[in-house]
Amino acid sequence: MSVRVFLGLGSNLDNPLKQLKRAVSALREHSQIEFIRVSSAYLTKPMGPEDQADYYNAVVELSTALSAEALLVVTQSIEQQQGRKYNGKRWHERIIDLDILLYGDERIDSDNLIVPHPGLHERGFVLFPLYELDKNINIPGKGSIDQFMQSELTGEVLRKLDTVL
Ligand code: A4P
Ligand code: MG
Repeated sequence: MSVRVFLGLGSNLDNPLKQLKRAVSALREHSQIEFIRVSSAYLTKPMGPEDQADYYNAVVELSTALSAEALLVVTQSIEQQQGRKYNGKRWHERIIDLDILLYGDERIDSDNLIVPHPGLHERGFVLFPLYELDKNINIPGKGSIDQFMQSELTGEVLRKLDTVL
């Protein structure tokens, strides 16, 4: 049985738009993923340390029969292929980040996976592209996306871009 999934993509290093495009291509080409669509790219202010470049963010909608755990293996291997490195700092700059935002209407809380992604309902750089794709999204355990669009958000959206990902 296939599940509808939303992934959050973010980058603020090494030509971020190119990094977002590479990740989108890898998802489009994956044999166990049915790619549905991608939002616009958004230029956003960093949430967390301010001594890092602005981010480019987007959200991808897909359908897959992969379990959430198996999908995490796929998204992490895409991060690795694009050369993601860790410097041990929280919310540090990154070449590419793929987060599982929503996995159907499931709530998951295991050692390596929390879904819905924590904080998604407080982050402009996630909510704006998600809302662009579907205005009727329900965030399991939180409620409809509408109510969060109006609240005070971190990772302020500076601009919605014309670039097609
Ligand atoms: N993990 C748990 N749940 C999930 C999930 N739903 N999706 C675990 C993906 N991974 C999940 O992730 C660390 C661990 O989280 C993984 O091993 C996985 O098992 P990571 O990608 O290695 O680390 P991270 O992304 O640095 O961690 P963190 O704290 O989740 O950071 P965020 O929340 O992703 O925030 N500002 C703007 N404007 N735009 C951004 O995209 N991103 C961040 C990072 C900071 N500021 C930003 C942005
Ligand atoms: Mg991440």
